[in-house]
Amino acid sequence: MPDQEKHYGCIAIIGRPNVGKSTLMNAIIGTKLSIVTPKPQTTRKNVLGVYTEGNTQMTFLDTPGVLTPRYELHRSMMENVRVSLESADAVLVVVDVSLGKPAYSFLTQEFREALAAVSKPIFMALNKMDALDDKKIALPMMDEFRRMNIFCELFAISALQDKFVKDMLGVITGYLPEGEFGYDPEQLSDRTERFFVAELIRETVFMAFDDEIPYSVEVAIAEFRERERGKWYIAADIIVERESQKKILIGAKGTKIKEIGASARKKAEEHLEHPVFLELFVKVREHWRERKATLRGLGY
Ligand SMILES: Nc1nc2c(ncn2[C@@H]2O[C@H](COP(=O)(O)OP(=O)(O)OP(=O)(O)O)[C@@H](O)[C@H]2O)c(=O)[nH]1
Ligand SMILES: [Mg+2]
Repeated sequence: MPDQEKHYGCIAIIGRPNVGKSTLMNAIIGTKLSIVTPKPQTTRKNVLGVYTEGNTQMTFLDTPGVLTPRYELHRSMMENVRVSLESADAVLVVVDVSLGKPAYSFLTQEFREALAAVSKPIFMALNKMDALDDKKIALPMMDEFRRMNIFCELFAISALQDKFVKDMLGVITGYLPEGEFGYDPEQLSDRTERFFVAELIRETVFMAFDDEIPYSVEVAIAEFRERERGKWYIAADIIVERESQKKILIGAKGTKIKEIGASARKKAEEHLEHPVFLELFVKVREHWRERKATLRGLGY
C-alpha cells in the first residue's frame, strides 16, 4: 500500500495576556511546555510545541500576550508575536469568553486590519467556556466575531478542562498544506531543558509574589550539569532590578528563597524525570528590562 500523503504546518497562537494561550498549548501537546500563572504577561518568549497524530504534524507556537509596549522587554515580546505571525501557516486567535464584551476590545480596528492582511487561515478559539454558567452567552459573541469576516472557523473550548480541543485540532488539520514532517515525532519542542528549567523557576517566582516583583524578575541558568550518577547540578541566577527587590526575594534569614528553591526543584525534577540539586543566586541588574544589551544576553 502506498504511503498516505503527509500534512505539516505551523499554527501561531496569539491573543491578549491571560486568555489561556499557554494552557491551550499544553492541552494540545499533552504535557507542560509553557508556564501558566493567573497573572497576565507570563509568557515572554515563543515556545514551540510539536503535535503528531498519524499522517499529520502540527507545530504550535505559544506567544506572549499582545500588549502596548512600555518597556524594551515588551517590544521584544511583541516582536516575537510579529515573527510568529509571519512564519506560521495559520493563526489561532484566542479570546477569554468569560470576560464578556471586553473580549472584543482586543480586536481593535488596527488589529483587525493587521489580521485581514495575513493571507493564511485564521481561526478563533473562544476559551474558558467552562467559566460560563450560561453557555448561551457565547452565541452572540460568536456571531459578532463571525461578522468580522476574518475567521474561517470558530471554536468554543475549555483549555483548562481539555474540552473540544481535540475536535478543534481535527478541523484545523483540514487546512494544513501537504508536506513532510518538520520534526521527529518523538520531539515535543525546539526549546532546551535549560530553557524549561529557567521558565519553571520564573513560574515559581511569579506565583510567590504579587505586584511588581514577577515583572521585574528574569531567570538565567548559569550551570547545568548532567551526571551519570546522582543528582544533576543546576545553578540559576534570579535577576532583579533593585536591591530592595533582592531583599524581598531572599526573605528574612533566607526563608523565602529557600521556599522558592524547594518548589522550583520539585518542578524541575518532574520535568527532567531526574533528581536535581538546584542552587539559586539573586542578582541585581538595574533596569534590565530597559537595556537592549542586557536583554540580548538574556536571549531576547
Ligand atoms: N476557567 C478557565 N481558566 C483557564 C482556561 N484556560 C486558562 N485558564 C486560566 O487562565 C490563566 C492564564 O492562563 P495562561 O495559559 O497563562 O494564559 P496566557 O494567555 O498564556 O497568558 P500570557 O502568557 O500572560 O499571555 C490561568 O490561571 C489559567 O489556569 C480555561 O479554559 N478555563
Ligand atoms: Mg502564556
